[in-house]
Amino acid sequence: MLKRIQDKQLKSIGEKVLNEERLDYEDGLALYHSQDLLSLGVLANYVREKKNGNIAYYIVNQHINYSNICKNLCLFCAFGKDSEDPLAYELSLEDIENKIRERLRDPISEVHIVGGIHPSLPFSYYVEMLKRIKAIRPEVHLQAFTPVEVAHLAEQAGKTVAETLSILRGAGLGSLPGGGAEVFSSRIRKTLCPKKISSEGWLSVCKTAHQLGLKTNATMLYGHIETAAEKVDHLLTLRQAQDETGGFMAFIPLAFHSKNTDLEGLPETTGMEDLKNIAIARLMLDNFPHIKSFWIMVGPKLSQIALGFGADDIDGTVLEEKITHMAGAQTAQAQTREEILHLIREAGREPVERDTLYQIRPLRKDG
Ligand code: V47
Repeated sequence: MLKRIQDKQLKSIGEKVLNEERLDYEDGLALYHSQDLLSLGVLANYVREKKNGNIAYYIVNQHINYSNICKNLCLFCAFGKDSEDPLAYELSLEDIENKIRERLRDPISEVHIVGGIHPSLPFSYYVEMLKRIKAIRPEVHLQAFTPVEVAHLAEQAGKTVAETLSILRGAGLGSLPGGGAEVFSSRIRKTLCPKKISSEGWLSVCKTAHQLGLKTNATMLYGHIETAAEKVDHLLTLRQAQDETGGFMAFIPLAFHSKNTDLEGLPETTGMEDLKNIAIARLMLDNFPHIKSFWIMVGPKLSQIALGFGADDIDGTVLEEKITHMAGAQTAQAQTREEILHLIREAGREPVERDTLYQIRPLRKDG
């Protein structure tokens, strides 16, 4: 496997991978600086197949972005709006119920809920939202509110994060999505998202959730002003947190889209960059069970290729994704289950429908 690798440093990283030795900061930097994408892919695919065999997971889910009103207004975000902005919106609980009812006939196992940091919606809105969705579809898993939203809800409620999460769990919360991590570097946070909770705050919400038995995901937003060193630091910080709690399920690198943001004009991420971020995540995050290539961000075709570069999950059917589309994503808003199955099978992988917690869903008659 290592024969085709010319570069000495990459070869020695390859030896570590084969010997199941942990990669360190220098290795991470070398991986980012390497242009030998195929070798990175071979190494990442080796780890991917050891962990997840030939399986490529997907999920049948529905996304709900309940409001884009946000008091953080991060420079990279086209979704968040001031409440006075003509594009600002806020779904009522009835609107949300209607969205759930509209898809009652679809075999959805997860509702994925993310919104802005809304300055005034009361805590009861969020609790009631979960309860009402569960009343309509008791069997769905609610993956709701990033750690940033949870920290904000705790403030709104005047409660600790642990108390807040317990109340939300009582109302139907099943797990937390991994958004809001961005890049942990304080330089990046000061420049791009000065109002957002700190990286320590983000990690602390995750750790509290994990201690309560709630699983979470983790993300990294790449393709803006971050450096390779900052990305490696981000991955190592997540790996350390996972060593402590074991509560992360999947890591999702998020490709930055600049349209309609304060960073408009920055070039789109390239295929090389997208695949490198998947492969390096797979190699550095040796304790994360899953690496997800979110097709909404990089397109279904690249997500398909990513299944050979470290990713074992292609996310889901989605519906009505707003965060990336407001920032200019040209991808569709939804893929049918058939389209996802086709992508996975053409990649030579075995499609497996999962639920949010990566339990395998029963096979369907139609295939
Ligand atoms: O935190 C914001 C990112 C995240 C842009 O857990 C942008 O499975 C690209 O949480 N270009 C929210 N990205 C989305 C999120 C998520 C997405 C997919 C899967 C999961 C999961 C979680 O979207 C934000 C931010 O990092 N984002 N603006 C943009 N212009």
